[in-house]
Amino acid sequence: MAQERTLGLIKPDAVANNHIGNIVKRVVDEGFTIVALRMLRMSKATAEQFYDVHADKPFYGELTDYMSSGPCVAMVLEADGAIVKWRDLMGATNPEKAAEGTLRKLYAESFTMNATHGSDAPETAAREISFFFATSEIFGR
Ligand code: 3AN
Repeated sequence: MAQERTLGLIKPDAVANNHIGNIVKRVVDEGFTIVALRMLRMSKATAEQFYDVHADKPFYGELTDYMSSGPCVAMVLEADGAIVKWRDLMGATNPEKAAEGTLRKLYAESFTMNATHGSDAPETAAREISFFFATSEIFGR
């Protein structure tokens, strides 16, 4: 499989619950290379822009309120097949359905406050990485 990059977020609930270290350790243990990392807080408008594909969903208001409620950690993760690998590590969107040992099973609070985010396709990864990071802030080999 080819080397790939994906955008990972540690969401406000996981930051507030002090899980940054646990999640970053897991990222490294699972064989990802972290090529960019920053803590940031999205405004409501930035969260709306980030999640614009969900603008017509009933949970859009709740989701963007929550994502702008506190700081996140944004990371660019590199690995063979990074997009699927990170989504597998996160587990199902609904933490009640997430497999044992996945980040959402371990750390999520609810469907909306579900600890982590990951890009779902190569085009999404490219958009989401450039949403948070300039090329000069990504330190690949
Ligand atoms: P994922 O993050 O697993 O790719 P998406 O892109 O379908 O999931 O949804 C984006 C975010 O919206 C989820 N991470 C979750 O926080 C929230 N979300 C998705 N579906 C629901 C839902 N039915 N009820 C509440 N929140 C939801």
